[in-house]
Amino acid sequence: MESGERRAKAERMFGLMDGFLKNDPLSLQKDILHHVEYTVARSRFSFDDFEAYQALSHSVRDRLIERWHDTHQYFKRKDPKRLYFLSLEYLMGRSLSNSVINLGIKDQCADALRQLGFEFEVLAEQEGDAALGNGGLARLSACQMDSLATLDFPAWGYGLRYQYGLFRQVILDGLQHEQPDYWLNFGNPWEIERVHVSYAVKFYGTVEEETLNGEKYKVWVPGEMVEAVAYDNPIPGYGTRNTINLRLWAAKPSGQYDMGKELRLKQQYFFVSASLQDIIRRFKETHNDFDNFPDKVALQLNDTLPSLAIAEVMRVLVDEERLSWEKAWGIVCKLFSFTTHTAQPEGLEKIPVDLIGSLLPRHLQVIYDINFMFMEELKRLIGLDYSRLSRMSIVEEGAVKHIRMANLSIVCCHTVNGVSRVHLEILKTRVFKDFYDLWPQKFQYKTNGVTQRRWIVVSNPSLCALISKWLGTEAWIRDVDLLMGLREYATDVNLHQEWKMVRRVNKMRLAEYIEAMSGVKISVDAMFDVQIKRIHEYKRQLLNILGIIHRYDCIKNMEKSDRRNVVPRVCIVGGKAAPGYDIAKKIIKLCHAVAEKINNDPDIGDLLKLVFIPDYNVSVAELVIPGSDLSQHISTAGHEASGTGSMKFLMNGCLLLATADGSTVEIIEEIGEDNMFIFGAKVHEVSALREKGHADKVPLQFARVVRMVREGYFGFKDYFQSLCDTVEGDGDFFLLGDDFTSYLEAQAAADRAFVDQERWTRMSILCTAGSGRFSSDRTMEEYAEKTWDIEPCKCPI
Ligand code: F58
Repeated sequence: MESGERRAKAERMFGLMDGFLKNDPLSLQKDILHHVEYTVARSRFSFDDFEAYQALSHSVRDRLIERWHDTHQYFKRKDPKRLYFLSLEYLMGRSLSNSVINLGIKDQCADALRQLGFEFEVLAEQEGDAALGNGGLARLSACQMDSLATLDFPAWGYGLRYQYGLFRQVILDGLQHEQPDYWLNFGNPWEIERVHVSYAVKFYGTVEEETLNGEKYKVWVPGEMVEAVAYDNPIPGYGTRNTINLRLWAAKPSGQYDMGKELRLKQQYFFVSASLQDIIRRFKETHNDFDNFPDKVALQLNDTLPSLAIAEVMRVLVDEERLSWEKAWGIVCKLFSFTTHTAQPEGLEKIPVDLIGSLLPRHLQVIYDINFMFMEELKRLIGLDYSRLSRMSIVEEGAVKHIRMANLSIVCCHTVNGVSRVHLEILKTRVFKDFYDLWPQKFQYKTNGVTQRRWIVVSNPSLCALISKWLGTEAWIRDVDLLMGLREYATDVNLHQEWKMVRRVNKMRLAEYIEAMSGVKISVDAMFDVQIKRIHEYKRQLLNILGIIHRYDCIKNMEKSDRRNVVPRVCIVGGKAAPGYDIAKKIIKLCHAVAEKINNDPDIGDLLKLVFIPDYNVSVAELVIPGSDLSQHISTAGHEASGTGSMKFLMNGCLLLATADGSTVEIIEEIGEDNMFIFGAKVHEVSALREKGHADKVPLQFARVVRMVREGYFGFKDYFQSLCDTVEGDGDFFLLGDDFTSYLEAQAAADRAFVDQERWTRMSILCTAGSGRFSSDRTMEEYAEKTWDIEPCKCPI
């Protein structure tokens, strides 16, 4: 068809469409009823909250699709360099509230629903979480997608559509049990199945050689093929028409393959192969020379999980596109950037050579070839320093040979990013020191951030309204540095009144939830002291619990008359332990055992309560964070690469009790140590403390609380012995004993500050005011400029 003819046809069809969907309440009502009737297929006169939620979500999705089409047409026309964000994990949480807020149609939706006899907030609660990941890394990906869309960057996310989300945590007798999360059982209105976007992914088989025009080529003859089919999830930006895509791959036919249960390596390659086939196909639609590939495409590896992509691009360019090895290598070196999310060498991914050799025989050859060339170059550069050569090799020798995925990534990526300034220091001086000494220019850091749209606007609407009122604008939702304007009012009595009121209502909401869930009644006058995150020894939930035991012990041993001075506390702990992580599970059990004792001690009353919130996830966080007074981020210094929970609490005006670890170091610079409770050994002190050993300097208070656990004061004496062993004598790798005294001091300082509510409220306002730097908008802008070399591409309205 001629282009004029094509345009005429498109215009006629657009005419038939009756224009874009309208966002006034009446039009929305019509759309909702349309979806009740034709999508949900319920009678329009009788549908319940869940069906109303489904119909509303489909109506919202229709609007997302319009913008998403326009965005893609626009990207296609402008052909900017695009970022492809490759991540095996995304913790998206719920989509409804976020979508209507970013589309700017929340009030209209609420009006429309009210007229139909429904309440927006009630329907929003019907949605389950999309939990396609584990922890901080996965939630970070979700925040970054929101920022990429909002800032109009030409970006796509790629991921896996797992059949089951992260396990549901059920607590029985204080013990964690894992149950499958059938997140797709009730349908997923936010995704669009793309039956026609599918690719064959090869596995196993052999590598053969073929000669063509006198040249020899490798041909991979697979032993198995699995079909990958795309599911698209529109990601709307805030205050822009731009709506980007998160494309998740599922295996077809589902049932035969379940990517949730397959071998991790198989999942990784399935993801990498499908995503790259898609990316290369799109590139080839408008380009025919791979020399331009790095000018049009940036590939971001979210940790090493997707790093097989490097070998896959080499394989495709050499074996399928028939480029020379040198030319392909030149392209690959300009294409990839890598971000690592761990500060611990043990956290680095290694894959047994035999496993790769059997599942992906050609990739193993490619990796060996890359390593051979790297080793040759390295020998030229550093000489025959065999110990260093073996440390830097991509292949780890030993009884079982492994491929070191981080080494592969560093060798092949143009940039290696840490996630906070301290993290980069640790990478440079410890984890990747050999590589840093060789290629200092490759190493950068971008301090993590979180999206204020999710963590203030969606989860704390009353604080959001209050901020906008005092700043006189909603512009901070896009331009978060404007929050600094609140500093001017940090001592204003009127703001204090309103601020306290908002916080109190959020605490009441949280108290209701806790009572409904655990039966424990808590007082909103108490300080709500929260630690919610994955359970891990280095995050030191055990330090928190031992501190609570100490507090309990002190109250018990106090004269009755002195109890008047005790600041009432509600300690809230939540988080999942990895299913095979025995010690983490014991920490959960201890938390329950201590809670049982304290909460049922009539002598203690409201002075102290301890609750464990089960099944911590994104939507639980949205409820808990706005209702917290104090939050704990107390990892042993040098172990938390960044930490992002702290940033969410900070935005919500919750004070931080923290060690100077990960991004907290930068939070201290922004907020000031006076407005936080900082304690414990610093990063540079930790190794000396470990070397000194612990035996002679354990504080008495620490020895006493551990003894209480050991001697069965909270029951389950035998069960807790091995847990106590991890913090006594030379077992105390995470330095709980060393930090205990300063931890208690920081807790006492928090008590003193809380008594002075005026001071506390001022600190709280200053936390929110200083949180702008920890927005993922800032992080994404830094990546765009310094790592990906991409520019905004704003779709016109
Ligand atoms: C986390 N890593 C870091 N890894 O621990 C945290 O400090 C940081 O703030 C966050 O990333 C974002 O940068 C993390 O969540 C994982 O979940 C791994 C995923 C792959 C399997 C092993 C755990």
